[in-house]
Amino acid sequence: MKQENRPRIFAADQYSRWRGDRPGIWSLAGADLDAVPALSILTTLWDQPRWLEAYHLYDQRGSELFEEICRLPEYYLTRTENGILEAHAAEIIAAAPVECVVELGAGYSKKTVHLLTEQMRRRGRSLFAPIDVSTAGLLASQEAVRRDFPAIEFHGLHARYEEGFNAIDKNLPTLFVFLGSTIGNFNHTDFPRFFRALSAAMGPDDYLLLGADRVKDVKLLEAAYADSRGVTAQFILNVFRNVNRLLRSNFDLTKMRYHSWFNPDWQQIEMFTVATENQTIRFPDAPASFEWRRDEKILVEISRKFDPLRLQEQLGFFDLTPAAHFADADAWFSVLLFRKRS
Ligand code: AVI
Repeated sequence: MKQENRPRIFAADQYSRWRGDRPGIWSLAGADLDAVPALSILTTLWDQPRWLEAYHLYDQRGSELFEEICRLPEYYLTRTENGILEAHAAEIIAAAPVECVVELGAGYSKKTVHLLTEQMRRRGRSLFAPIDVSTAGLLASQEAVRRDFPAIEFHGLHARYEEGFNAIDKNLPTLFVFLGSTIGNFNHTDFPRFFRALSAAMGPDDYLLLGADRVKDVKLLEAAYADSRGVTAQFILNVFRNVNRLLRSNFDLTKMRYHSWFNPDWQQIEMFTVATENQTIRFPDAPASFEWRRDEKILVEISRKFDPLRLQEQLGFFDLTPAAHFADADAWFSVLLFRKRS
């Protein structure tokens, strides 16, 4: 496609890197999204303690299980954040005069709808660009946006977050939306790396809307990640199906159990699988193997909990200035609006 047909979301120097696979869905030319996962799994499983990067949880089945988690009575995060956005979407959109909404994650949740509804009501038009590694998620989002907001110009970016937000034109006033407290799943290395990269990709008229789960009563926190129906346990164990698929390994889901707790020093829920017997885990393609000893844990996911005021101060070091703070009546969850400092 010629440069003059370049959709407004793309920065001029980025556009040539993207391929329009289907109308409204863009992929990075030459990117193999499955190549890096295999290497990341092996390197972290050989760490001490063994661990996995959280994004491996979201294969087709993992995404379905996560949807189920969001509806669990113990998992207060989704409905609490949704309530905040429903109550304050008009204020958020009024405070962020943008032409484009970029969502990190294939958003077409009820939560995004509140923002898009207000954006259309106030401005009558908008671009919407979700970024996700799942084509299925992007297509579902596209279908829903076409149905409910036919006037919105949709561009789904099939990419990792960083590749996606680096492609957005800095001259296009944009609201970057990162909801669900997904930032809590980033470890202490990925967290500063992510905000450094995002802030560098933002233009002078850009905003960030961030959902962050807060530190609270330990019983409430632990119940949200150890639900009575065992859906969270299935979600965490399912990562080993995905690992087996990617690496032809032999993790046996009947020889492991789920364990989670709130680590007060690190202010985070830690989700592990624990071997229930000694076993040899083989990776025939590597080739490599390790002995997984009975009671040895693998850290599959962390979910950090935040103090919103401290988070606001911290993000100041990434040139993000607090613009507004919305919370629920119980102060369980915060939705924070930041403006890029130019
Ligand atoms: C996606 N993320 C914000 C969830 C969380 O609460 O950390 C993932 C999750 N893992 C188990 N339950 C929910």
